[in-house]
Amino acid sequence: MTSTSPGPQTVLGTCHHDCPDSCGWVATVDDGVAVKLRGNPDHPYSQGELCPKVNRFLDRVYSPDRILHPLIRTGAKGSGEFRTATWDEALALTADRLHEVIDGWGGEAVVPWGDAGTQGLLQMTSLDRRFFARIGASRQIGSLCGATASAGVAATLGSGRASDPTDLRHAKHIILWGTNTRLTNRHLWPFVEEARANGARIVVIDPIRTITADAADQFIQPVPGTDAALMLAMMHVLIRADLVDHDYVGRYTVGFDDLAARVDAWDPARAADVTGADADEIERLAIDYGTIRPSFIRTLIGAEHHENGAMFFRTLACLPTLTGSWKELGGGLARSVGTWFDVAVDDSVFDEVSFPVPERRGVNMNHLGRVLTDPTLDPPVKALVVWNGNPVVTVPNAAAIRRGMERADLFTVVSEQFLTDTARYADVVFPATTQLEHLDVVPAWGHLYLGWNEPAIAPQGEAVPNTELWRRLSAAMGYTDPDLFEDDASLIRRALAGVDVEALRTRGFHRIDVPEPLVPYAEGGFATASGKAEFRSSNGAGGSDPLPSFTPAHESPLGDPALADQYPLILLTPKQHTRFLNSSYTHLPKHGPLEGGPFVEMHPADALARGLADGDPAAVWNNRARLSVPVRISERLRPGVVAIPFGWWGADHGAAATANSLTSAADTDWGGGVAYSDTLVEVAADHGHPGAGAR
Ligand SMILES: Nc1nc2c(c(=O)[nH]1)N[C@H]1C(S)=C(S)[C@@H](COP(=O)(O)OP(=O)(O)OC[C@H]3O[C@@H](n4cnc5c(=O)[nH]c(N)nc54)[C@H](O)[C@@H]3O)O[C@H]1N2
Ligand SMILES: Nc1nc2c(c(=O)[nH]1)N[C@H]1C(S)=C(S)[C@@H](COP(=O)(O)OP(=O)(O)OC[C@H]3O[C@@H](n4cnc5c(=O)[nH]c(N)nc54)[C@H](O)[C@@H]3O)O[C@H]1N2
Ligand code: SF4
Ligand SMILES: [Mo]
Repeated sequence: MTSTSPGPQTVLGTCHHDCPDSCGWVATVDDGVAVKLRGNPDHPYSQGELCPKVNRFLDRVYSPDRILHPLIRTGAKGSGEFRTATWDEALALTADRLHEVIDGWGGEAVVPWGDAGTQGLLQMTSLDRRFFARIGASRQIGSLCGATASAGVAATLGSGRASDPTDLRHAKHIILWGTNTRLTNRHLWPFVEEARANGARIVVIDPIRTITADAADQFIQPVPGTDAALMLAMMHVLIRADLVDHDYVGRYTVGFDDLAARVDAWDPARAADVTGADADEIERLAIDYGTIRPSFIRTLIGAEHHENGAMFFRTLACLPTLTGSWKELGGGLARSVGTWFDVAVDDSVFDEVSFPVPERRGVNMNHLGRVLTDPTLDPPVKALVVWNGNPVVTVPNAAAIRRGMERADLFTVVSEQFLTDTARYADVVFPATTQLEHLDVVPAWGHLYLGWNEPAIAPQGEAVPNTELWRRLSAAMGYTDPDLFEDDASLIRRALAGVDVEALRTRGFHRIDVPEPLVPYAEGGFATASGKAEFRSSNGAGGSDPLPSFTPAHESPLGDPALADQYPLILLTPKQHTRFLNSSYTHLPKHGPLEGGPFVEMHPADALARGLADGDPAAVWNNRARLSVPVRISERLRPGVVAIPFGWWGADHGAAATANSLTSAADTDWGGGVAYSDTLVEVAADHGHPGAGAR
């Protein structure tokens, strides 16, 4: 070993978080220690900036709370009491218990649960697919994020592919529809400002007056879950005012007459009744949208979390189709650009195995609470393996998840960096590396650049990358199939067959090979069977109405007036804090404490009606749970709508602080997502009921 250090070196990487920005970064490493992390100034999209979360990423990497060795549970499930174990012991215990489950109940009694804690190509989902296929485990289905939006857009356009969000800089009219750009997609904001400097008008449509709404020229505040009515009325006005691009519609679409008949009944006054927006406001929005060109619509994920979430996106995609806005640079619609990345990334190589794989049931990740507590499930879930996620905090119906995870007969394995609410219920915890410690490639969903991530430092303690965990587990199980042991470099090479990997590595990023500028559908080319955009859906739009339509959620004032008598307030549980990324960072000293703590935000009129003043302790409840949080009075919400920020851990604030104890686990209309935002609650002064909590 040499003691002469070569001096500080820089290493290129890419942020792995579940965030549309996938920023490029530069780590400075001195003698094996990362001493600085900065945005990569050469990155064409993030341009040298990170964010209030990742500016302190080194605190996360070197946190004294990191899990650095395998842990074996010693206390009750949920108590957080563990002892340190060797890898050999933890692997042997895990393999024994998994074999016991497989022998007793079959492979499907093992259920994988992984999310997007890292979006890296390798560390998000790669060898796990082979490992669980080898076991014959249940397949993970469902989605907490994105699949509903994608399926909705695809019902109109044939696939999820749409515009490059950064092209909104060419627009003269921009609608940020159900997206909180300045918080959740902050590196897109400079492009919005560039458009504004060139005369663009910015409209925000959101049930909450967010920091993005504050910066808009016009703000429209619909009742949550009612936007499709607003869109139908916009199309009513566009057709009445003859702002339709008849040439485009004639050449490249099907079902215009059916659409026109459908929207005929949706004048702005009717939409105003449903949405709570003003009829004149809706009229003006439609006329502006049709006349100020190019007009760009930007949306992301928030609006999918409704029972009619796919229909939101399906209907939204009709707007630029009707006006022919797809033809213009600065027109069209942008959502996740993730679907474009299949031109560069072929992740089907991760499913390639040479051993036989049995038919396996699907188990829906969104239904975790139900799945773990359903006595009729056959086979029952006897082993749960969690990585890249914190479902006790992030999945709806969380009180049921806690009950399920307490089951003595359930064997739970969690791979984590920190002892999250979920990890506290594990029998075995395996330590995971951070993005500074492992190799990966990051496909983005907010821009068109693939990012390289070179490991900058050695793994901390005994932490391993997820791919290494799957290899070690495979070996411990006694499996010998070579597919289970493929190394990271080989996986990358094969999944990126068409990409110059060396160039990507040297530069740190690579624009995927799609036209520049990207103006999709300028001349049709939709991915539907007919090749045309479908106002009338030929695939039944997921089995619902073949035409754009408005259907209120079951759990909403319009959908269930009797329930709304009992629970009259609509609860939103948004991403709210600049220092949080979903449930990540909330426990770190420079993050959670600086954001204060959880609270319920409500309109002064709703507070007054309940005798509540700012800061008062309040109980928020419905038939799923009861939470205790202070009141924050605010005019960001309309009367009848309240909000609790999501992300806080029960371990830090009591189980009664996790918003998802209250949320609905209803499915979205199609696309396999969650209707978190169709939740009804009541709020009252909290007089400290004994035993109050999220149970
Ligand atoms: N700081 C920070 N950034 C993040 C995250 C984070 O936790 N913190 N999370 C990341 C993740 S995982 C994602 S998916 C993205 C999400 O990015 P976005 O989709 O932009 O964010 P959300 O807050 O989920 O939802 C956006 C807005 O939708 C609104 N909304 C809810 N229901 C409706 C509706 O019915 N109609 C309309 N018009 N609007 C509605 C909400 O009020 C919210 O303001 O953000 C990413 N970026
Ligand atoms: N009420 C409500 N619920 C929501 C939402 C909402 O707006 N409101 N948003 C939903 C959305 S859009 C999303 S995307 C989900 C997010 O839900 P999750 O993905 O469950 O949430 P995160 O908090 O991002 O948890 C990621 C975890 O992965 C861990 N991790 C990070 N990198 C690695 C790694 O390399 N290996 C391993 N093993 N672990 C790693 C982190 O330490 C962290 O604890 O939440 C959803 N839930
Ligand atoms: S969390 Fe998002 S904004 Fe922050 S550094 Fe990562 S990609 Fe960029
Ligand atoms: Mo998400």
